[in-house]
Amino acid sequence: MKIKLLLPFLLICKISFSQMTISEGFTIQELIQDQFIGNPNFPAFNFTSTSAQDYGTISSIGYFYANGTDIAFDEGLVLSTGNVLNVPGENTTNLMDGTTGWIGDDDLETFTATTDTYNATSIEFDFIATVPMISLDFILASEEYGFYECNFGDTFAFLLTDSSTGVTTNIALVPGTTTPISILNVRGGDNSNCNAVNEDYFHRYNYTVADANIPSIPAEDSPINFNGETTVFMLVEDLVIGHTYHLKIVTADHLDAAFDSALFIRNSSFGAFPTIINEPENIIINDEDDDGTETFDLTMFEDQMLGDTIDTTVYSFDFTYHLSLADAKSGVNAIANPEAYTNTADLQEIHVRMQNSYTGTGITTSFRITIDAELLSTPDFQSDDFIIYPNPVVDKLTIDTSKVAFETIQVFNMNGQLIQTKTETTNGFVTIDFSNLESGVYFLNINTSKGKVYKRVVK
Ligand SMILES: [Ca+2]
Ligand SMILES: [Ca+2]
Ligand SMILES: [Ca+2]
Repeated sequence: MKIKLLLPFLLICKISFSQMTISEGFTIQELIQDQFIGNPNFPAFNFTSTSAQDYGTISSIGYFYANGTDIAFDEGLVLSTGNVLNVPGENTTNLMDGTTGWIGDDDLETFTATTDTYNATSIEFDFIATVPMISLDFILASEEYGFYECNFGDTFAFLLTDSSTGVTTNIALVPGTTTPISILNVRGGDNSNCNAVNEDYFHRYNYTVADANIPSIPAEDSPINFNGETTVFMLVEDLVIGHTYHLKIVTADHLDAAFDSALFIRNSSFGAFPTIINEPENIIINDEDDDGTETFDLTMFEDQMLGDTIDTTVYSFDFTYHLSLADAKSGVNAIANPEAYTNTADLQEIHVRMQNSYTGTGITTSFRITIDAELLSTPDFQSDDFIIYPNPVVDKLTIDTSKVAFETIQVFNMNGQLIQTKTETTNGFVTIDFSNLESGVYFLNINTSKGKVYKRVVK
């Protein structure tokens, strides 16, 4: 008897935990500020929307939970050109919700050079640019993929208006091009009447395609009821700090109201794209006890990287330090104690990941740490092109730069802290005042148009 009772229970669990679910329980402000942006301090306001609800009883804007199904994001906003409750898979019916009485969108038609749109769904808000760049992540999915991908360009746009200049641009472009992302411009090629276009950005068909070279999954395995979907697009856009911007995200059916499409937008994806204002320096520490190791504070350039334009009471960035670029890019295997890292070689490359704490979006850069300053010098450079005297130095150090023009000379102490920067010469000579500096080892970082030279100076 117990076994018989258990089986239906397991069956229910499988269904309820392996299917995408849709919530309609958020206001537009909650959807945008709390879910799409995620950062409660981000300066956004004037939240509005247009959707199926304005024309009838169905809704076309919602919030999805992947519940472990195979889709790009765990959760986020979904904007559909049909009934949002019909978005979850399997992909075994043709979605064609909405009548032509639910109209299209004039802005969308203007900025994508399209006519005859229907079933428009949009969200809009204003925000103040207090960072130099923003980014967001989304995918496009559509029933038009496959049978109708040659002609029916169900369309969408991310229209960003600089309210200070009145200029509007569609920022949803195929990366590195001026081509708007659309079903006609990003498609997989499962149609004998037209070729694949930008197929690197087409993720898969959500039904079995005969050609094994074209990515597809069986319809009954699809987490969404759309015939195809793109890869994740990350849109990154420059802003003018201080300007107010208006963002309108809009999608619509094209030519008729049938074969719906949808935008899936990652939660907490809209925010400041990390920007390194000043690159980190290399760190040189003298190996005083000559045991081959020293302790480095890898975090010493974080303020320098952030610069002084980012308001850290509004935005939050995390820095992590990695021994490989691959680890830094994926944000894995971070160095456990970066404030006190002991080197494992004379010269090591340290990869930094700077990540927006809310969006998780990160960028990388690198610097080098060493206990032997000469290892940092550009190999093909004659370091004796620079004559430095006297060394050891007492009060004034003179550098003869008459053979090679330099750009900057930086003086670092043993702990890697920048003491002075020189950018000008007098008749080819640079003089650095050491009279107020403590006795010890100092490093000169000489930047020239040909490369870098590192010199050690003792006081
Ligand atoms: Ca379908
Ligand atoms: Ca529709
Ligand atoms: Ca359509």
